[in-house]
Amino acid sequence: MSIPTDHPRASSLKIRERIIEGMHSKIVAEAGLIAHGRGEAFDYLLGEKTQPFAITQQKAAVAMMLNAEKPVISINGNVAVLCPIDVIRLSEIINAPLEVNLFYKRAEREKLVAEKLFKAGAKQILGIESKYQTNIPELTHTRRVVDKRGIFSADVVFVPLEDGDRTIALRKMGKKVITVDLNPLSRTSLSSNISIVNNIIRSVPEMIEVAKILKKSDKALLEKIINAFDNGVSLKTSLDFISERLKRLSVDEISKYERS
Ligand code: PTJ
Repeated sequence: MSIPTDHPRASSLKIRERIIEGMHSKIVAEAGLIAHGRGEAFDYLLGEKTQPFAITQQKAAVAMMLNAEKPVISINGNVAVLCPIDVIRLSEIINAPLEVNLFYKRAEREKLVAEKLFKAGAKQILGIESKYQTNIPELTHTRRVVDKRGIFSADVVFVPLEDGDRTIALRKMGKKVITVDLNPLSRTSLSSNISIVNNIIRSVPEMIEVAKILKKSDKALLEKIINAFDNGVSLKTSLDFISERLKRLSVDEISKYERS
């Protein structure tokens, strides 16, 4: 569907269209549409822009990935259609391979997600060759399969838009987990080491800019940034922001409509 450029919500509708097209081409899971709608609702509450706490979260996340021995970026259907070029760029800058790892795992979708990334310029994608597949303990069924060269042996895993169970399983394996999730109350946000409460569309391009700068820093500075970060405090700041904003809006916005 073509989106009228003068529509007040044109950019949000265009992103929505990408998710819908991704679902028709079987890259995005059907449930990916629902996940996107949930994300949109939280983005409304955040004012649809990067808030100061997200800048701190993104900086800590980049520092943790740059400081890691073996960082990996996990890609699902939604991420592959929302920001394929940006995740490839981030992966190159921080030297972290991309691994296709799906919640609604199907071989056909894995291939399509990988193809999407190859078309966007990726040189290597993990998670699609059966000879490298192994299982993560703690999880049942097909959701436990990961790549030996990637998530299985990684020390830091970046899992944007992830399911809580798998985040907890990765933590139990001793890995550090970074996520991007617009919902500060999701189980993923609550159980990650660093949760970025921002829209991935804004977050990854901003992380690329931070990575370009922090890549030149020494280990001591990276460790200082990581050690200064507390995910509990950071999530509380995000929730407080939403509560304060809603209180403000309940006065300002409602009275604006009452006057018109
Ligand atoms: O492609 P698959 O099979 O791996 O499936 C991917 C989805 C996203 C369908 C799957 O992981 C899933 O069901 O995830 P959940 O449990 O719905 O969690 C997704 C989280 O991402 C929710 O908390 C949303 O608020 C959040 N979210 C959705 N869109 C965005 C987002 N966070 C940041 N940016 C977004 N654009």
